[in-house]
Amino acid sequence: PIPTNVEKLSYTSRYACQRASPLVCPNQDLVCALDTIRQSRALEGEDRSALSYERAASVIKSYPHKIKSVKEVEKLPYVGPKITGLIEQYLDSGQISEAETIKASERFQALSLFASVYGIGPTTARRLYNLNLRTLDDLEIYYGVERADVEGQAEIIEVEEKPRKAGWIRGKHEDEGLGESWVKIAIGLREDLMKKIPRAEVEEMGRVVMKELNEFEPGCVSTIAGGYRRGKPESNDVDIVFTHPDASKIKGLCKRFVRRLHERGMVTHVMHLGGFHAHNPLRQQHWDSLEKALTVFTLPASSPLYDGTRRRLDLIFAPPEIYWTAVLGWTGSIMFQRDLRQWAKDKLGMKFDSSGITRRYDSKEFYPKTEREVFDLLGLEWVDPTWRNA
Ligand code: TTP
Ligand code: MN
Ligand code: MN
Ligand code: MN
Repeated sequence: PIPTNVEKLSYTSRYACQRASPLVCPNQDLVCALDTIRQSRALEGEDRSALSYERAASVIKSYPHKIKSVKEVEKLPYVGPKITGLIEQYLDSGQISEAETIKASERFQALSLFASVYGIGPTTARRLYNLNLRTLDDLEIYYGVERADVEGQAEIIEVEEKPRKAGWIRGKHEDEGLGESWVKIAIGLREDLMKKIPRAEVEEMGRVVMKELNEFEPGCVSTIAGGYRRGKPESNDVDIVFTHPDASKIKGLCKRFVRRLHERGMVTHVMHLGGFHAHNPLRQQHWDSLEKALTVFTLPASSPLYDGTRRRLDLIFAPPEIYWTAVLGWTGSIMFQRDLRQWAKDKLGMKFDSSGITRRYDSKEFYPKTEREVFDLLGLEWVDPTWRNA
């Protein structure tokens, strides 16, 4: 379905939050080819180049017609001479030769395989490749993965909380942040964690978690955010944002509730627990200061969908006044969120992230009461979640 206000959104905008970006676009193969080049650049540590390809692909994603001639797109933002040349090649031959070469290369295949392990980023992936490792079995031997790593944590690992420092978001070793213990777990669980999660199971996980939470702390509300909310048929993880109308009930709830899920056998591993994080395993993502737990979850045997598969589950707890800001942030996509931040900064002198909206000059905070109010506040047209796949 086309959003009703689609004509007010513009595919010529430099900001992804003003464009309508469907899950699958009329030029999907071209977008995929550009994304292969982006991924290769990112794996090689060429971040600026990767971002250029990512921005170009995102603009093409929101172009609503099947491209017949480069004339149609060469004036679009982030489509420069280099990208125009690649699009021309694609229109002539049905592919981009560099993307084909990349996909066929042993190096790209190994690096992308390694980086698909949670906690392994490009720097580590390249280091492992240089050690002549090529397969996940190679990694299992190299890291010395043992049964115990896979079985689950006996205790929830407490994460020390430190004050949030400016400039930590894009630290040098962000992809190394989680350390080897998490990489071991992720390698041990790779067969489960690499399986995509169908929508029905996302919903079942949401139901089960909500039932537990409301026995634990009645009155909580939640929204399943992430790719699921953007309409993805299958997700890599489940992201749930929670709040409670009584702000005093939210403080510390994340840790207590995760401990409870752990006791009940549903949360088997916790990779991060706390209100902030100094390192970023998911490169280029923005970490907010909300209370959250990044976990491994398994449905209880009583669930009709139970089959023992371990799933990644992110639980985010927001005080009521910033709930909708948190839902908007955690719905993504990453590009959509990045440009919300950029827009707020450039046009309004405001700071936007999942943990709040603040006016820079007087530090005034804003508490929109619905997601639509967040768009209004930022002076943006409403974009339906399913059109935020920028
Ligand atoms: P992801 O779960 O990484 O990605 P996704 O749900 O879009 O896709 P999938 O899980 O299927 O691979 O991130 C969800 C959103 O959460 C993402 O747009 C960025 C946002 N986010 C924050 O706002 N703050 C944070 O600290 C983190 C880690 C993510
Ligand atoms: Mn990774
Ligand atoms: Mn997700
Ligand atoms: Mn997530």
